[in-house]
Amino acid sequence: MDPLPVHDPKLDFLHLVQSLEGEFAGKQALLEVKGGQDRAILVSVTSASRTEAEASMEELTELAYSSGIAVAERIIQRQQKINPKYLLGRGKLSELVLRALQLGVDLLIFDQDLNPSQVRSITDFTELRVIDRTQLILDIFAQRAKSREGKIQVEMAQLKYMLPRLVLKDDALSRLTGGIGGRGPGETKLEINRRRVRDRIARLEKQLQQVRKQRGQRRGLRLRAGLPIISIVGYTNAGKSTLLNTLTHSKEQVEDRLFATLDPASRRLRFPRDQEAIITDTVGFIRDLPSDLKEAFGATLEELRHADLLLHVIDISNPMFEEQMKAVEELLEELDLHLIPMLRIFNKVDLVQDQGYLQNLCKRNGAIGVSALNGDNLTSLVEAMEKRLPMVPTGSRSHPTFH
Ligand SMILES: Nc1nc2c(ncn2[C@@H]2O[C@H](COP(=O)(O)OP(=O)(O)OP(=O)(O)O)[C@@H](O)[C@H]2O)c(=O)[nH]1
Ligand SMILES: [Mg+2]
Repeated sequence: MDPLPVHDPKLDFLHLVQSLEGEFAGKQALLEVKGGQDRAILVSVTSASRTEAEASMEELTELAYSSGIAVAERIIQRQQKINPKYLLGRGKLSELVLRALQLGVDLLIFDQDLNPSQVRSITDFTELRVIDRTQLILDIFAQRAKSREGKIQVEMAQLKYMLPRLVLKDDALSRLTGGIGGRGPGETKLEINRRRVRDRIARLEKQLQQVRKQRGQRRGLRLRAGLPIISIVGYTNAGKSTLLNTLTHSKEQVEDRLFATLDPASRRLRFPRDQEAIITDTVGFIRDLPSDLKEAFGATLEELRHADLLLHVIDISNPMFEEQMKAVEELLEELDLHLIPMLRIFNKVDLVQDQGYLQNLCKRNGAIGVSALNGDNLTSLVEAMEKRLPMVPTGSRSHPTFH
């Protein structure tokens, strides 16, 4: 539009605004996905073996499902040399765009972590939304966090993930806020955004410290009650919450989804011989846990430090159980928790047909086979737990205030 005289604009603003909104609405409708659910193509570009790539893809599918995304197609591309810009070759990427159009997909999820410039190149080339495994996990955590602490931790992890990625979103728009009073000296929109994000992270950190102090006090009460603490750890979806429920007759949320539990719960557990303990559920582990999340949830896992016994729950019906077991125990070691006595529990034995094979596995791994769901063999588990706990002579402890 040409410049207009201020005192006599001769312009029907209402009409202008309405027609613009009409145009926006028209564009929007084209982008909307039917049913309101995201549909995605999962992509893995890797030099790993076929079995590894497929197992990883299987887990990515589970993650997508847990986040409420419909998976339209899965593509595994195995290649020795990976294109640094797009991961896939340009030709393959064009095919992918076509496929996305055919399937009505507007989202690509990569199993590999993408750096900011890769996200940008692929988004520009395909005009599809592009996210990676880390973002997907962050998204699930964001959907599921319920406690104040959980929410703060997730938001912090998301902001930290976003921060380096803001750099590249700086375009012509960065100068929009220019002009007197509109900004600090020489500050662009991008810098303002980054500063805001950093400020927000700092504020969240303070809040988090506060929440933790309160929780520390609660834990203090518990410890003063003199009860030993048993912590349930294990890969996500292994059946940790189910075990807690069955052992303590409670009703924690159990779901066939990854990361059903984000907010750890504690319960009292009474042993047959008048021994009592506190038993706590924890956030599930996953292999290659995004580092921002590891940091964010480090403090939650930090609580494990106070445990007298770790129950490591392993889903024996999962074909990848050995890798999962290893991933969990490596993370425990990384957190310096490997010195706490640990009991391996092979859960979901009801799904295993071959009893001989099962017994062999248990023996080889020093594990107890149970079914948290139908209670199989829980008595021997309780006995084993009791044996490994420090005995608290009755009468020497004050009345527990925790419930
Ligand atoms: N068949 C069978 N299924 C089980 C058993 N234990 C748990 N499950 C199922 O496994 C799924 C996951 O159980 P959860 O207790 O939510 O697992 P979790 O380890 O707490 O998982 P997250 O909180 O997501 O990390 C649910 O669908 C349970 O019903 C078992 O012994 N046998
Ligand atoms: Mg759980």
